[in-house]
Parts: sequence; C-alpha cells; structure tokens
Amino acid sequence: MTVQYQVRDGVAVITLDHPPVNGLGLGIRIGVAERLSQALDDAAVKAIVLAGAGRAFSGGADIREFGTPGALQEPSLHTVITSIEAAAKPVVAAVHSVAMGGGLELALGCHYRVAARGTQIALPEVNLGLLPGAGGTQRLPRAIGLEAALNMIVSGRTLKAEALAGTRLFDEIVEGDVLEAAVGLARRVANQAGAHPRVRDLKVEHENAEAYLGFARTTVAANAGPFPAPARCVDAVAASLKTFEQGIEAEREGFDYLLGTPESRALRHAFLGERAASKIPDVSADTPARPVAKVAIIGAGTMGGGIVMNFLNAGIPVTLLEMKADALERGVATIRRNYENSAKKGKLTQQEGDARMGLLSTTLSYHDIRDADLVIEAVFEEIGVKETVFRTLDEVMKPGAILASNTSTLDVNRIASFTKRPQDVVGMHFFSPANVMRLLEVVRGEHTAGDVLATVMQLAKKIRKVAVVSGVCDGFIGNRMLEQYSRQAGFLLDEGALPAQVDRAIEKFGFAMGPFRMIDMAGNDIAWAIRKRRAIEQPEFNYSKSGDLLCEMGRFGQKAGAGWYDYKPGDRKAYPSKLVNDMIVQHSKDLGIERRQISDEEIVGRLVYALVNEGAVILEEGIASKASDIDMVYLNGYGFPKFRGGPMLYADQVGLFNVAQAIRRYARGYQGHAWRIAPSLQKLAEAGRGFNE
Ligand code: 3H9
Repeated sequence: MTVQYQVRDGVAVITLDHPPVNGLGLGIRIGVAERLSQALDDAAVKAIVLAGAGRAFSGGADIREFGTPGALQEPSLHTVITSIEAAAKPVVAAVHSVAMGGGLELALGCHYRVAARGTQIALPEVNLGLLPGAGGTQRLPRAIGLEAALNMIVSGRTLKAEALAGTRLFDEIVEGDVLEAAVGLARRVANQAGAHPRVRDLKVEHENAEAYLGFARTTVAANAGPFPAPARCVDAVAASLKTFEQGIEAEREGFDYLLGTPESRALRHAFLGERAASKIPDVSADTPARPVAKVAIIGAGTMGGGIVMNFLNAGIPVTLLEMKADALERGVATIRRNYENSAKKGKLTQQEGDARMGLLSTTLSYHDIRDADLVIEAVFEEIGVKETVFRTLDEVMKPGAILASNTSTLDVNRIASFTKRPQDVVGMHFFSPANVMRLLEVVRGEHTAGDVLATVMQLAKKIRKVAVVSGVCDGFIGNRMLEQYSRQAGFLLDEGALPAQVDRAIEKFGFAMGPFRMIDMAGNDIAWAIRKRRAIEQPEFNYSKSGDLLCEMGRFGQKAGAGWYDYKPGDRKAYPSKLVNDMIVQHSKDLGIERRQISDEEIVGRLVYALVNEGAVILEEGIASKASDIDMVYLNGYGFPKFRGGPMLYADQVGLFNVAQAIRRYARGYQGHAWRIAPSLQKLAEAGRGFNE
C-alpha cells in the first residue's frame, strides 16, 4: 500500500504510506492524485487531510527515481501539488517528524498546515546538487519571507517547526496528536465561505531586494566552490519577486539543468552510496544486533584516543586500557584538551565536554574491561603485539563480546586465529584523526559472524561514521588502491614530473592534497618500510626508487622538517625543494631516461585510473561488494573530490571505454607492466556499461 484513504466523519484522510520516509515516487504520486479525486468527487467529504504514516510526513522526491523513466512520468509532483492547491475543498497538511524537499513542497501546496512540534523542516535539495523543483523556491519565500527562505534553500539546513512559528508556513504547531489537530482544523474550515488560502497568492515583500540578492550572490559565489546549485538556488528564489508563473518557470529551468550536472549525480550517488554501504549482501537486514552498552579501547595513543572520543560523543561509556600509567595519563589529557579546544571554538559547551569526559574511565588491568560488549585494540601495528592482546582478550572477555582490531595492514584472519572465537573478531579500521574522519573500514574475517557485522554497522551509524565492509587483503580497500596511485606518482617523477607539479595537477582535479604533500604528512619512513616488505614478499611489484633515495637523505616528511618538500618551523606549508628536485633529475639520468614534459591531464589520468583499475580488481575478488562502497571509501577517507563522486563514478562519467583506452596507452609506456587492465573493466567497457549501472 502506498497511499491509504479513510473518511472520518466528513473528513477524508489521505495518508502517504511508503516506508522508509514516504519518498514521492511515481506510485505514491499516482496514489495521492487518485485519492484526491475520490475525495473531491464524494459529496459526503467536506474537507481533506494529507498525512504521512510511519517515521515521516515525507522525506521528499524519491532520490532513487531520479534519472529513471518514472521520474518523468505524470503525474509529476508539480501536477499533484497544483491539483491540491486548486481543490475546491480545503486540504490540510498534518506534518510530523520530517517534512523535507518535495515533502515540504507538498505541504506548501495545501491550504492549511498543522505541524507537530519538533518536526524537521528543510529544503535540502542543494545537498544533492539540486534546487527545490516542485514550487519550493516560489512558495517558501511567500510563506516565510525572502531572506529566511533563501537561507534555508541555499544552506539546505534543517529547522525545527517551532523555529518557523509566527510565519505563514504553519497555521498551528501542536504538542500532541497532529492528525487529530489537522482533522479538527479541517472540520472548522470545511464550511468557511470563499476560496481557501493559497500560498501562491501571497506576495514576496522585501525593502531592498536587489541589494540583498546582490549580497547573497557574492556570498554564494565565494563559498560554493565547484558546485553550481547554490547560485541557481539564488536565481530561482530571486524569481519569486516576479509573478508566480514566471517564478515556477525559472525554477523548472534551474532544476532541469542541475539534474543533468555531474555534480548533482555525484552528490546523489554519495547520499545513496552511504546508505547502501550498510547493506551487506549475505547478511539480512533483520539480523538482530548484539547490544553494545559498554566499550573498551586498548591503547591510549593518538589513534586510541580518537576512537574513544567517537563513543563518548555518542554517549556510550568507554574504558580506556593502557599498559603504563603515564601513557594512560597522557592519552586522557589529550582527549580532555581536544574537548577544551572544541569548547573554546564554541562547538560544544563546557558542560557537554565535562559530561563526555564523565563517560570515560581508565584502567591498567584487563580484568576491568572483561564485561565490555565491544573492545577495540589500537596498539602497536606488529603481529606479535596483536597476538598478545588477542590471546589475553580471548581469556578475559565475556562470551559474545565483539573483539575488534584497528589494524590497517595486518591479516584479520590471523588475528582471529589467536582466539578460540574467530566469529567474534572483526577489523574496525579508523582513519586518523579518528574523531574527525568519517570513514570506517569494517574488515570482515573469514569467520566473522553476520550479527557481529550487523552490530558494527549499526554502531557506526550511531557514532556518525560511514562504514564500508572490506574483505581481508593487504591494505583493505583504501590503502590497497592507494598503493597503485602512489606507484604511478613515483613513476611520473622518474619520467619528467616534479612533486609540486604532480600535487598541483591532482589538487586542481579536486583532491584535498596531492600524493607528495600527503606522504610528507603521513611519514615517508612508513611508506619506505612497506616498500621494503613488498620487495621481499612481491619482488615483481616495483616502485620508483626516488622514494627510497629521499628516505636515505633522512627526509621523512613534515615531522623531520624535510620530505619531498622543505618545511619551515611552525609552518606547514610545503616549499619545493631544490635538493629533492635535483635528486629526482639525477635519478632519471642514472636510469637513462630522457625527461619529458608531462601534461596535467596525463598526471590525473594515471593517478585516478590507477585507483579505478585496482578498484575493479577489488570488486572482482569480492573484497568490496559494490562499486559505490569503493567510492564511499575514497570520498570519506582519502580526500577524493566530492563533486566527482568517487573514482568509480568518475570513471563511469568519463566512460569506461575511454578509461580502458587510456590504460592501454599507459601500459605501452614507462613501467607499463604496472598496468594490467582489470578484466571486469574491460568487459564493462566493451558492453558500453559502467560500474554503477
Ligand atoms: C526533492 O525532493 C526534489 C524536489 O524538490 C523536486 C522534485 C521534482 N528518497 O538517512 P536515513 C531513505 S529531492 C528515497 O538513514 P535518518 C534512505 O535511503 C529530495 N529514499 O535515516 C534510507 O533507506 P534505507 C529532498 C530516501 O532517519 C532510509 O530512507 N530530500 C529519501 O537518519 C533512511 O534514511 C532530501 O534530500 C528520499 N528522499 O534520516 C532528504 N530520504 O533504509 C534526504 C531518505 O533503504 N533524506 N531515504 O537505507 C534525509 O535527509 C534523511 O534520510 C531523513 C531521515 C532526515 C529523511
């Protein structure tokens, strides 16, 4: 059932009933249009109430429907709203929990609106790279004023219904049963003489609209970055000063344009991809999760401390365990300082900070964490150390406790084998700084139980992470792909590029930070150690030697004051280094390579397609279960430009045929053996398909 219909003593109640959030797809639009006609045709019906079942009035247009034929099929949302507005009988919206996007636009088309206190109100289309396309840019300014409407539409911000009390948006804001209140209002207005009020008939008033809009345009231009939607939102809202029809025309034009932009596709992909990531193909959605009321973290270093904060922020008590009292004290002091700094910046009150610290207890003994529901170790990244920790956990932890490792490089199956309960062992790979970065790679061991995965995925949502499941392999999803990217960056140096050129090109593409600036921050010594290990384990897996030469010069990165770049004390800016550049040029000479001019296009192609190709292999191996999971990893953990939607969507947008051609071309060039086109990529390219189709 998508739309319910019931007549209650002369009032027809039309209820959207399309879980999870009454998205306004074709079926529900048809349902509302039909039920509306039914109510209008029934002489016994004097008034109509439009309500939503379940957890929302409506979350808006069905985001999944965009780009499919259903989205273009009549009745469009605009048609439905116009018929409601034109109805001869009064229509009252009973708004509860969530009225967003098309949902709010639907309510704005009703003659009256009653809201439950606390209802989340927003026109968040801008977050999807769109503008409200069902009259929102025209009706909201008429209901709440030009400035307030523009602010809401350009920011996409959510307000509580009561924050809009006193405007024309709501006739009543009620504490109790919103449906009863709406039915009551419907009865009262049923026999009122004259036409029922329509938001479209109100006028947008502003003392100095031109100056205000000029200011808004400048502000938006300065803040929108590569996204076209905010400026289009301003244009559409500005058109609300014209006639309603002219405004609607301008809105439609803007909406249609934005819907076709790659930026909007990228943002919609991110919205759906984040939610899809929590769905694991062979773990059913109704798998009961294990209760997690108490968490223990082992290791009070930077990583451990960051992980602790995630749980404290979500109101979950944590016991932090360390081997030595001074390390424990240092870790706790860092956490406290972080909260104090947030309080100073006004992000949190002193009391909130204190309350969070109040949830933290510390111990030097495993005995004190034995009844935690989840324990995450963030100890030194060495298999022997992990072995000691997991053998101890196996001895002390209560049955059913989830034993998680924050390892970024080690084999989770091996770690699980140190226990007699491998089904309870899982990887939880946080990214540094763990209290800031949104990504969490959940590493599924061979024996990890389905309910353990379900629990961790649910918990991830509670601590506001984007969790993506990865199978066990070297580097999991993110770092395994990054290795290929870094390899190409190194080969580019051998051939003719310099670090600053590579970084500039990829930053212009939109990455937060290029590979050389990034590795200078993370530490070149760490990458060096990985390469040394690789040289033994996989001798055919070669790199440019320039990274080793750099380390031999002691240039480990920012922490050493020198890396691929020079650094000045107290200044994180990267200054190109003559010494390093000379070393790179000399290295090419030693290799007998005649350095050539390399275009930015080639740099971007080689770095990004290295990610894409490895991503395709990762999909083939089942390490990631869908392409969007890979994109979520890159968007939330590796600074991939949000407006491009992640490497796999970007490749789809370029066209896999073109990607495959470029890879074949690179495979004929320097160190071409590093390019082995993934069979799945090749196949999709030949079929004219993409990873996300
Ligand atoms: C629009 O309206 C355009 C119009 O102006 C013009 C049209 C012509 N559609 O976030 P959650 C699903 S554009 C389809 O985890 P929460 C979501 O995928 C739209 N599905 O829950 C998930 O599915 P699943 C403007 C939707 O409680 C489930 O609901 N509207 C939609 O944390 C739960 O989602 C927006 O941008 C949708 N519109 O938050 C609102 N919305 O269970 C976007 C949600 O299968 N939505 N789903 O994984 C939100 O901000 C939040 O989802 C909401 C609930 C606050 C509603």
